[in-house]
Amino acid sequence: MIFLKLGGSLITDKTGVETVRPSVLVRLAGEIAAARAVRPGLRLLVGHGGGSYGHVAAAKYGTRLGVGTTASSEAEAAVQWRGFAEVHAAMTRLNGLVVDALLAAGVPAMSFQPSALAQCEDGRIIHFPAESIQTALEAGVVPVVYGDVAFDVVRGGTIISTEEVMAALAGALRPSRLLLAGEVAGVLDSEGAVIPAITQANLPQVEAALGGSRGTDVTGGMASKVRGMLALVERFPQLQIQIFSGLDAGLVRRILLGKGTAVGTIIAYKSTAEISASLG
Ligand code: IP8
Repeated sequence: MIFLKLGGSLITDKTGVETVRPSVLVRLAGEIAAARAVRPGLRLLVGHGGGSYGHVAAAKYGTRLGVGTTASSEAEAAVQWRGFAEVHAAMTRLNGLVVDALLAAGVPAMSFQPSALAQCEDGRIIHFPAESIQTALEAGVVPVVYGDVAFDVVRGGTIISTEEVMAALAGALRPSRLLLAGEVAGVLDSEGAVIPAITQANLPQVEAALGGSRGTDVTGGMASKVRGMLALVERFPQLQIQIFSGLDAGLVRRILLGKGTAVGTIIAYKSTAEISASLG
């Protein structure tokens, strides 16, 4: 079982407003189709970020921090809920383009709306039913999820990132690999070189070098992503996470097929060196 996120920065131009990168999207859909053709038994869940769709609207309305609950008047609350609906609508526009590109490439992709499934408490997903996604996977369908708005018992409403949706699904679907294809070659150090591996052991050293995100990103850019992913491998020590560039033509296909495993940044519970050391 593989989870593959197509980063919002990869499939859209994050410095614009609702600007997709059509040629990148078409190529990536083709690579996913090509990998499935080689490995028909591949169980795959695709997710995609918000890029210049969700993040722009979410930043305008402050949706991640709360909806209705952070307003000082009923009129302001109504504007925030209108914003909540707009953020979701922007994400469904991008999601439609992603699903259409996958279908056109021959991938039986089907959208699962995270805001209709997730229940949150103070910004954290506390419930996310996976049964219908599981059934889709058993039927050979490729479920597509995305960063979305979500109802929240404390904040009223909030934003959940694709990684948070994938983390919520990891318990039920038990992926062995979570692949994050973005527009950069991996997690970069202060000199701009790719950090090949991140574990809890070297987190303090790499943390200083972790920057923000290009363009608008309400869910926090690379630093928060790395911390969230490390928390996930703590919960699921068998899971391996790989962050790499989807702009590198052919890499998504190769990595899906288990090649190119040393490319980009690997986030794991323990590094290969630590595993061999503990084995003596
Ligand atoms: O790009 C956030 O998802 P992400 C999506 O995966 C929204 O962080 C709605 C801003």
